Amino acid sequence: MPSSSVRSVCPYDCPDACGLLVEVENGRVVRVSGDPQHPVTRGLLCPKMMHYERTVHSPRRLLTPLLRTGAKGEGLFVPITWSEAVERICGRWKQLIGTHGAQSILPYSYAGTMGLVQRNAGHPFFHYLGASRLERTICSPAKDAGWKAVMGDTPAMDPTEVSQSDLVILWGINAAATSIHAMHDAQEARRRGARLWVIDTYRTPTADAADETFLVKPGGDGALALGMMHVIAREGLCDLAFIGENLLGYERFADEILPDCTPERMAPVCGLPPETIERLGREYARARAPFIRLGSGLTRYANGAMTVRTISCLPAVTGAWQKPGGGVFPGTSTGAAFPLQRVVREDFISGVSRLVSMNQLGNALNELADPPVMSLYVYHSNPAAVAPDQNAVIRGLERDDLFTVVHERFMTDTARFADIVLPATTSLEQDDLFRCYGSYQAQRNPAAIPPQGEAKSNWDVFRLLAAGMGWDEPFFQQEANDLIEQLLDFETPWRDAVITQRLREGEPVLLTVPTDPKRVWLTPSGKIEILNLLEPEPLPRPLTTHADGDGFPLRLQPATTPFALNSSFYEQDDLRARQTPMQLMMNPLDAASRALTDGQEVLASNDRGRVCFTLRITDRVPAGTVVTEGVWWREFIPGERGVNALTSQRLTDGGRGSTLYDVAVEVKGQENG
Ligand SMILES: Nc1nc2c(c(=O)[nH]1)N[C@H]1C(S)=C(S)[C@@H](COP(=O)(O)OP(=O)(O)OC[C@H]3O[C@@H](n4cnc5c(=O)[nH]c(N)nc54)[C@H](O)[C@@H]3O)O[C@H]1N2
Ligand SMILES: Nc1nc2c(c(=O)[nH]1)N[C@H]1C(S)=C(S)[C@@H](COP(=O)(O)OP(=O)(O)OC[C@H]3O[C@@H](n4cnc5c(=O)[nH]c(N)nc54)[C@H](O)[C@@H]3O)O[C@H]1N2
Ligand code: SF4
Ligand SMILES: [Mo]
Repeated sequence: MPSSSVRSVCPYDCPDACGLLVEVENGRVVRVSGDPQHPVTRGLLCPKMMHYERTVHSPRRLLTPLLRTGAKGEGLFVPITWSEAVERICGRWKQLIGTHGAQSILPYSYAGTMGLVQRNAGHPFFHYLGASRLERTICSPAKDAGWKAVMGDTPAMDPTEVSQSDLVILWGINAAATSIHAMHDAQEARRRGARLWVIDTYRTPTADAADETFLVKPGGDGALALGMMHVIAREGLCDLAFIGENLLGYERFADEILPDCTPERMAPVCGLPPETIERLGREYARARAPFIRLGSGLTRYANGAMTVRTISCLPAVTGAWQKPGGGVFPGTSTGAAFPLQRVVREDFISGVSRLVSMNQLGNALNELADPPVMSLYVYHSNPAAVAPDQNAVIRGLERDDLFTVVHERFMTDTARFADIVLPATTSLEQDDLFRCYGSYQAQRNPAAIPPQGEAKSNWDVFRLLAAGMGWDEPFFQQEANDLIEQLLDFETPWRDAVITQRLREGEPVLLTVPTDPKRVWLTPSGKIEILNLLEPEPLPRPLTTHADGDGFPLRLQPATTPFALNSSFYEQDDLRARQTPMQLMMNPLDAASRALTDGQEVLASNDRGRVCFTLRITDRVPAGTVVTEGVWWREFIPGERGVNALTSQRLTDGGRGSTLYDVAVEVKGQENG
């Protein structure tokens, strides 16, 4: 067979949706590189994707359907055919619908692939079935809620404006790991003379590139932003003309909230000294065009939405929005560019179906609801590893009466608990259409190679299951490409006929934002709403975190690593080798007060769980905070549990998001644990 180079898209949950060039020889992928013509990628891939062929052709790939033969979670299976698998699944579901009703079936999916068709492929199926619905809020809905409270539906500014900024602030984002192209742009701005600040809870690799790093107490950024705005107001550094024309409720904010937010009062909440808060406020206001890139880390707290809301006020009070390069970039939202309802088909929902938070899977599987969850269908997600409160999730998955189906590429922590495992294709074996959340770029992804073994795409599995259920609804007889065409065949100001044609042909394109995101405020009042009477809190103010009241002394940060993406990429041996499994970083002061030594095995614990780590003593983390990076598969770690045995099912203040970073623990030597 001849060799060829195919244009493709990186499918992972990353802001960039990079363009890939995939070299195929004899039906196998031999090399993957960054598309030099792609406006964001510019030829550069992150370390995770440089050898995507090692994931695609991994010896760990699941290649046939499997039936459980051992105990739940034991990992013993025998291969079965697709028709037996579909018969068993549909047979069991028909039975359950008869005894408990369709709501006893719960789908669980998130972001193994970000493509619009494959990611959402299960929605029409489960809507038609009448199953319970999953509230997909594990990532950062609190960010959206906080932004919306101030900015309404105003789209995000063009992130490439960062090149015109003189002060770039990477706030709660580990860009060197999670957003390498934004990192590149920030460093480029710095080379041209901009200052680069990082605001984080520990010294990340991103911090190494900064002029200055400010380490805050977890969940303390709202207090920092309020302290800065107190200084800005007190010293007359606000832009009163901009405020007068563009803001709603600034006067009330300045009268009722800011006077109490002195740097002295905010200091213990945010963990920075008063003089630093003073300086940050002054230098932010005096910068010509300060650009804030807002990450998701700081949103995963009980006060996450309020934190984002508060930070979003900064460019409003200083008028930074008026300057090219000034503003806050929270990530793009381009839902309006494609008619997703044509894939999701909410019109298939008949009657009332309950909504289950994906952050509370542990509760959902264990509590006596009416009806109880009797079947779980997991696809492109690994909840046994990534969902909070791992002990509760695993207790649920161990239930003998729970019928679990997992559609996966690999034998993940979750797949091990399945009754039936179905093999999934990778993005190079399936057709799809991608947009992304770090820029306004979009691209179509045609399959580059045939499915490996008997693997099937999400959409193709749901077509089979629909047939197995005996449905004759024509929607389920379409191919993925028919759905892609329906997404493209839609008139919208976001793309003209030329752009749509280029999309059809597989080129990377930039969508057009229909309104000026820095002048037209798409809020109910048409102004930037510092005051929002529709919110439970009408004005931004300091709020506490969940962990504040937990009574454990150390804040735990379950942070990201450059060499994995959530629990993805652990199948690649060389990427795993670049991380230390279950390493817990701790400040020398905290180690000394606990008589702990570097390299020692320790136990971190709280009311939810106990987790083994290897201690790494380092001043990269401040006293009071401990950090671990990566979401390890249980087969590669020493203890029984991963870091999410310590995280909680509690939700954020807005958006019902996860509070994965809002965790307190104690750490002891293993012999004392
Ligand atoms: N290499 C890699 N890339 C990824 C991922 C990955 O796991 N690995 N995950 C992908 C996904 S799903 C997402 S959502 C994005 C997330 O990408 P980011 O937005 O970068 O989010 P995180 O890395 O979770 O957290 C960012 C930083 O916030 C810090 N942080 C935590 N709490 C606070 C706080 O209270 N205040 C401040 N100022 N900082 C805080 C953390 O220490 C961390 O360094 O990245 C995507 N890209
Ligand atoms: N401790 C801790 N926990 C976290 C995080 C953290 O930083 N720390 N991050 C949180 C965040 S931000 C998020 S978004 C969630 C992410 O949670 P998930 O969306 O569950 O992400 P992954 O862990 O990447 O698991 C995705 C799985 O999908 C599979 N997959 C990939 N493509 C396909 C496909 O086309 N079809 C099928 N059927 N399967 C496929 C992959 O093999 C992989 O096992 O995790 C959250 N949990
Ligand atoms: S994970 Fe992100 S940075 Fe890496 S190749 Fe994919 S889109 Fe690009
Ligand atoms: Mo995420």
